[in-house]
Amino acid sequence: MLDTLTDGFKSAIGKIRFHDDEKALKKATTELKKSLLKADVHHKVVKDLIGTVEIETKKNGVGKENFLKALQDKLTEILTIEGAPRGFTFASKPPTVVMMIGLQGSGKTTTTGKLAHFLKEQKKKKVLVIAADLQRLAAVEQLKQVTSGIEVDLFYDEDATPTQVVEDGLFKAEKELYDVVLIDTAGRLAIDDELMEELANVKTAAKPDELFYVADAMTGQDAVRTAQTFKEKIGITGVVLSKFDGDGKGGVALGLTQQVGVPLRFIGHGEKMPDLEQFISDRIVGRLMGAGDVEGLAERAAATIDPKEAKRMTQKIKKGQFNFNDFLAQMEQMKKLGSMKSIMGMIPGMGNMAKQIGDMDLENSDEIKQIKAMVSSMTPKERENPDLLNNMRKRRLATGAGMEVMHVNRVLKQFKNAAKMAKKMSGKGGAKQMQDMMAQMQGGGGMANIPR
Ligand SMILES: Nc1nc2c(ncn2[C@@H]2O[C@H](COP(=O)(O)OP(=O)(O)O)[C@@H](O)[C@H]2O)c(=O)[nH]1
Ligand SMILES: [Mg+2]
Repeated sequence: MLDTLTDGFKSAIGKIRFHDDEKALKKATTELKKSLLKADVHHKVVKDLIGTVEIETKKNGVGKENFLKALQDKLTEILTIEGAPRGFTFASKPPTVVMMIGLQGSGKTTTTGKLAHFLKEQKKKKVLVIAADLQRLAAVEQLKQVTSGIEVDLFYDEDATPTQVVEDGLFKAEKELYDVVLIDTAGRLAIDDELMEELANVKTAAKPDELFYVADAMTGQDAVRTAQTFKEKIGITGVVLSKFDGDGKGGVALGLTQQVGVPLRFIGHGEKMPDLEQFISDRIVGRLMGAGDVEGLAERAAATIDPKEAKRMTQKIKKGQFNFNDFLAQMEQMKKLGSMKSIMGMIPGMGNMAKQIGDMDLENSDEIKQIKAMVSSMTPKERENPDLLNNMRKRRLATGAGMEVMHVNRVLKQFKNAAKMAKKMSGKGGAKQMQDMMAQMQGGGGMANIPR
């Protein structure tokens, strides 16, 4: 994901010393160059980035502040297309029509579902998906499954041509006042004229506001090249990089916007419906510079966490009733949010910690495993009310979980303290305390302060 890139930036930033000279700058840019190339960023993009950062830093005086400023400006420039929309934008007159195109297997159908889910859940829009991939027999069936799982309407007609389906679907969308229409189209294994013609016809029928090219991130620079071809032949307004979870390096995301001349709009990072993130340049720059991305984290949380459940939890915490059942439920929610490292990287000032945490698997850490083993040896009543646990019951738990009684006591005490702390934090002034703590961490971390 973006972690490899973020790490590279962090270590380069760390190489600029406070007593600055050109040697320190050279060291930092060499470091940055190495890690960008290692992350598979295209060499031309790397050359341009390093060149500009060097020139700008020297022009304003070699030093950490000027280096960071130059780096931030250049990153913003290469991730932004002048006049292009920030995030998903809606047509002035609904429905907003989006056509999804790309090679076979690139992730069009999955991404169509993810986008529908995003628009429905986060933007509260009424979404209609049109199945215009009538090439593959199972295509409509796949789309039926995807859309029914997220409770989004699907329009299909297996006996019609792709253009007919689109025309009929759009008619329905206008009549029934849908906000957004997503059109899933057919792909081929390679670019061929027949497909291009079909897509051009569908485009004429759909008059889309947006044409998203879905590219498989795991194909590296090929993703960029095919996007260029689709841009020339059909015209595209944005790129979605799918399977970013499988691309350990992630450098393609950095160069793509400039290389294709069209902004990267979304990143898909998993097979499930919530696994889609908006690619918004200033947020990404913030994350790369170690300043976090609170907005993005909130969005990710909103996409995965059930608001009713979250409210119930908050109430329990406030009343000091947080018990072991709640703990297990919270662990499940956390798991959905993504790896601890990626979460930490999005919290301001926590960037450094993300590195220390590394790939720690919260779910499978020894502590969590032990707590889970312990909880599974508890009766339902004990889970609800840990105060019931007297010495005899503790001995039973210890045997059940294969632990010493001493250890059971320690875990129980830790759990009690954590619940107490959470209660305090959730009370009056709690938010303020949290902010102060964050501010201290940020100040201590010596991170770049990026204005929004
Ligand atoms: N890991 C992962 N798999 C994905 C992602 N997007 C799509 N896939 C998988 O890629 C395969 C092809 O996706 P599909 O949407 O059918 O591609 P299409 O032929 O372009 O419509 C499916 O097995 C998907 O589950 C992603 O972001 N991450
Ligand atoms: Mg498909």
